Parts: sequence; C-alpha cells; structure tokens
Amino acid sequence: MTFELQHTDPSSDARTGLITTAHGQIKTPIFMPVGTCGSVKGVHFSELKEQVKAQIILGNTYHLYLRPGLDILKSAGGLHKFNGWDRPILTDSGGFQVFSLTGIRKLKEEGCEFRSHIDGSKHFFTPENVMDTERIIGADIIMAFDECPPGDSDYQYARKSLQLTQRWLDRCIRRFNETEPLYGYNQSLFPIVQGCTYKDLRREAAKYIADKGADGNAIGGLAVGEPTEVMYEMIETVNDILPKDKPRYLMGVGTPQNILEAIERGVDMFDCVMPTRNGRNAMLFTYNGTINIRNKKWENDFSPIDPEGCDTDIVYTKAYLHHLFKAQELLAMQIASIHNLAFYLRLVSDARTHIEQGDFTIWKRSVMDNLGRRI
Ligand code: PRF
Repeated sequence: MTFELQHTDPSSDARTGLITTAHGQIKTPIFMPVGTCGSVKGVHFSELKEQVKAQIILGNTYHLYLRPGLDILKSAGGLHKFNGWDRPILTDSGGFQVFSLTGIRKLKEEGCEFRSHIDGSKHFFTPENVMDTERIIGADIIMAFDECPPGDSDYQYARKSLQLTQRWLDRCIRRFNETEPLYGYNQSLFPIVQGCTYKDLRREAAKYIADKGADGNAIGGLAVGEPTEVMYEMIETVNDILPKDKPRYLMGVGTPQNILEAIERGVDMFDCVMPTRNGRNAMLFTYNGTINIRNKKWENDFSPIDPEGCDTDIVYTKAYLHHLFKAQELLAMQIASIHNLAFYLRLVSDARTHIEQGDFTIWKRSVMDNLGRRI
C-alpha cells in the first residue's frame, strides 16, 4: 500500500491524498462503510458502488472469527472472495469489540479472554493470533490488536493500558513481519494510538508509533464518552506528531460535524456505524440537518428524499419513505442506509474538493451549523 499526499489546505491541517492498494485506489479524506460481518447491513455491493460510491469497506475480526470462522474464510480464499467485494477492505482487530461487546473478559499480558456474544463460548485473542486471523481474512489494511480503555479511565489505568497496547503492538509487528500474506497481494498493518484523554500519554503514544514507520496510523480510544472538545484536542495533539506522509485513520467517528472537525485537524480516514444504524432507526443525515422520517410532518411531503443526493434519493419521496417505516417494510431500512452512506461519502468528497480549491475552512464554516439542526 502507498499513500501520496496531494493537496494541503492553506489555512488548516486538512489534506487530500491517494491510497493505492492491491484492490484499487482510495481518494482521501474517505469514509469507510462498516461491514461488520462481511456485509454492509441492508446494502447490496452494486448499490454501495453505484449509489454510495464507497471506495473501501470495513470488516471486524471479532465477528468474522466467530462467524463464519477461520476454516470457511480460508477455504473461500479470504473475505474478498467470500463476499464478492473486489475493492479495498480494512479489518479492525477486535481490540475494541472484545471490550465493548463481551461482558466477561479477562485481560492478561498474553492477551484477552472473552466470551462470544453469540453462544457464550470462551476464546482467547493474542496479538499473534489476531495477526494470523487478519492474514486469513485477507484485508488490504489490518489493524493492530489494542486495548481501548473506557473514556473516563483514571491516569494510572490509562498509562498501564497504553503500555500494554505498546507491548502488544511490538508483538503484532513481529508476527506480521514473520508471516506472509496468504492470497498473493500485500497487506498493511496500521498501529493504533491510545492514551485516553491525557495529553502526555497521547504524545508518548504518537511518538512510539511514529517511529515504527508503518504504512498508516490510527487514532483509537476516542468517541468513547469524553466531551467532543476533548476529542478534538487529542486529535490535534496526536496529529502534531504522527508522520504527515502517511494516512491517519480516526477509528469509529462520528457525526458529520465530527468528521469535518477531524478533517480540519489532518485526519484522512473514518468509519462509523452511525449512517447505517441511525438509518435503520429512521434518522436521515442531510446538509440541512437530521430528519426523523417517521415524524408525521413528512406524511404529505412528496419531494425527493434529497434532491442533491444519489439516484435512490431522487427516485423515492419523503412521504413514501415515511410510509415504508410506518409499515415496517424492509425497504425502509435499505433506502435510509443507502441515503445516509451516500451522504457521508458526498460529505468527504465535498471536503476533498474544497481542500483542492483552497477554501475548505470557509466551506466548512458555511455548512457546520445546518448539519447540527434537527428538521
Ligand atoms: N480500537 C480499535 N477499534 C476501534 C477503536 C479503538 O480504540 C474505536 C474507538 N473509537 C473504535 N473502533 N481497535
């Protein structure tokens, strides 16, 4: 994988770039739809390509390891062959999911013991076996195994946790370098900066990772309950140190406003369940604000879902989508997911255009207030 830095904004840290992987190119800033179990919930790949214009999707090691499991993924020849998505894929390591999804877990130096959220069976993740698993899944970009501590962790816990994440990173790198990709194309390993809300820990974590010379770097441990302003401060602190010539990925963030604030601070890649999860709950993101399409006020609104949006947004009306949600039709969730993902991809693409034009901060200021409205 390579990264070419293309434009930098004159009045902020925003930048555009081009990532090249074995499965194609990604123009940054980019949003990656979440395909936890190898599918983006409710959205066909043809729609993901043609309507949403997704360039890369994300899969989860934790979920794919539990189901369908490694034997099937290996027999299929990796996730690309298994699910038929021929563009780039990134896999998260499970370092977040084992902490957020599994009630019972034991954290040790060696790794993390947890129980499956599906059948309660016991499993053990280590940096080594997570690397092996991510080799079997075969994503173009694979994430290091980290601990994502709670947002309100005290300093002592945050420091100990960061040190463990750093030792785990070294073990991930060792295993990654000792093993070969299984399917004939290269994979890139991204380390993850942790350190909770403590600036000195974040600085130390960023320096530690900058020295590793990875193809790209990630910022984890944010959007886990801390105030938004603190998250922005941590992003600034970390991005001051992370290499400028490598992509920076802010994990699991966020709202459209969060994404623009992070782009302004030099972040290139994002993922979040919000567009699909909130979409399934009848919430639509637009440049005019968020819409609850179940609200009675849309019952007689025969205007397109979003006149500036993708084909799906233009073919269907707000009144019809309102009806589909009231009638609990499956199509309701599908249309809302396509709309929201297409909106997120349009948002980052518009950001890219304005960075190229040199007026990103002016454009951002002009759209921010409306993005936060509820209409
Ligand atoms: N670590 C990993 N995945 C993540 C996170 C993290 O800290 C987050 C935090 N926002 C989301 N996904 N491995």
